[in-house]
Amino acid sequence: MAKKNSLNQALLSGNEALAQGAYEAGLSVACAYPGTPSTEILEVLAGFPEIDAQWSVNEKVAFEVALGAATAGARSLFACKHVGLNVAMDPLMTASYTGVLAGFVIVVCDDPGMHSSQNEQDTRWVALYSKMPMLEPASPAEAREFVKEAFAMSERFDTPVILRMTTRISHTKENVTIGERKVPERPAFERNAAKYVMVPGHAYQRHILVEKRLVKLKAVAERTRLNRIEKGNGKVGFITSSVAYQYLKENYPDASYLKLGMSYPFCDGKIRQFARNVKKLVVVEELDPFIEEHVKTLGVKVAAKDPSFRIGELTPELIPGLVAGKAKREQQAAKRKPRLCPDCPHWASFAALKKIDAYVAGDIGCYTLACLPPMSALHSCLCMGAGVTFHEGWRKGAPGKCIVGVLGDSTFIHSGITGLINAAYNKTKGVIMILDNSTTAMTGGQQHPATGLTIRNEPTKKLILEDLCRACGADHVDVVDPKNLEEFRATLEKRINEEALSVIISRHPCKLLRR
Ligand SMILES: Cc1ncc(C[n+]2csc(CCOP(=O)(O)OP(=O)(O)O)c2C)c(N)n1
Ligand code: SF4
Repeated sequence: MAKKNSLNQALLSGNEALAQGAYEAGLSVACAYPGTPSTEILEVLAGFPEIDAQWSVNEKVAFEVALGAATAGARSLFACKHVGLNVAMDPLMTASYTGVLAGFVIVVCDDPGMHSSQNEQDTRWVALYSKMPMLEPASPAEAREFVKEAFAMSERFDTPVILRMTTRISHTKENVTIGERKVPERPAFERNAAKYVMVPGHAYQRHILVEKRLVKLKAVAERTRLNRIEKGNGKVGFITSSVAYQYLKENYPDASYLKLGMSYPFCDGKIRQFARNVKKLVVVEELDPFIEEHVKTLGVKVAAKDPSFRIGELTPELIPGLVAGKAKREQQAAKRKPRLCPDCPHWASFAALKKIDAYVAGDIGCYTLACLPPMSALHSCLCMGAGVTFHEGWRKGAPGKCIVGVLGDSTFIHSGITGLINAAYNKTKGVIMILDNSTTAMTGGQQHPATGLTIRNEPTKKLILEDLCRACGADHVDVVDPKNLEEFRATLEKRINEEALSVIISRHPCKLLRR
């Protein structure tokens, strides 16, 4: 519960404010898999005893559990980082057709500048692609306010609503008003095959409704106060959204603004009206020219910008160059590279891999940092789970090489299990190493099924990784502490020379483990 001052306000980050707003909106069920910059949303929600909050094993599962709860009558929320939404895309696309019963909000946190991600995605395209509305707060206070709007919109238009945050909105702090929790009456749960069984005949009918819904949502976009015109001197007008709005206001307080809080579907009428009343129109947005391309399709003239501004995050300092139209974005100075903690157990695991000169098909977690010198002992990182599947692919593409697949415990449960079953089923040999440090360290130390604790640190059923790996089809499963250097190396050297599929569980707790 947020600490309030005498004005009934609390200093909250965007993620905390969003969680607070969802709580006030009567949220009942919240599901997520951790991922920076979204992780704190679920951590805060788990602090409210009225909310059923869970770390799910991955984003697809989280999405489906939360949507299931919404279609049974409970206001529900799913949160993830941008790449997490890729994992949930299969249910997401059809959720647009099924719609909801109680409100369902999809919170996605993009990471412009890739502070802690493997790519830069602009999730606004997902709203267009899935034909679902998207709201974009530009501050923590708006995050609290918009999530309430999102629940109301979801119920009114029978649609999931995407709420897009970015790193700066998620992690910036602001004084935010705290309100009371109001729980709407739960709609009755009823069987409705035409709405929830997406066989082609039903889906066709639902698609018709989706298109009609989009027309109604367009009308909402025209009149909602979330899309706000601020009249300025009329010399220059900016169409903008999210944090770019704040940076522009700092640089050009007297300009005119069309601030889009509902970024999809577009408010074409308002855009045209705004454009008519300014001499020069500039669209300023972070990452892709999502708004700009649309504005151009309306036949509205937009000032040109250098495409180099599509890469990386904006800053207040970059804005004048961008608006001037001729400046190129300067190459970013190399960021200080992160390192594994000095006593991290992953060092020992990679020392053993280096000793056998392995080609390491890696994955995402703290251990990805082993790609950097002096270790330089991890040779791929694509997406979660690919440590196992790249191992199989590399063995096919480069037979005879010493190849090991490596991934963390949380990542293995997230999406390594299916890869291991695939390897066993397709008679793949070789060694998969699970770096089991008993936590999801990279995102700050969250629980997962193999820690035996829930998001609230309550004891629960504990997943036994060694039993699971055997059940997936591994011929040998060894559990070894990498700090026992001799035993660890001996095990690795033995297994790598066998014609078998082996899993080595390298088990030693993370040094920063929260107890
Ligand atoms: C699809 C997706 N979801 C979430 C993340 C964020 N993320 C990166 S690595 C990781 C898990 C790391 O835990 P683990 O595999 O146990 O390795 P550790 O960091 O503990 O060494 C997470 C949640 C991501 N990159 N991609
Ligand atoms: S947080 Fe834990 S797993 Fe990550 S580098 Fe530090 S000790 Fe290693």
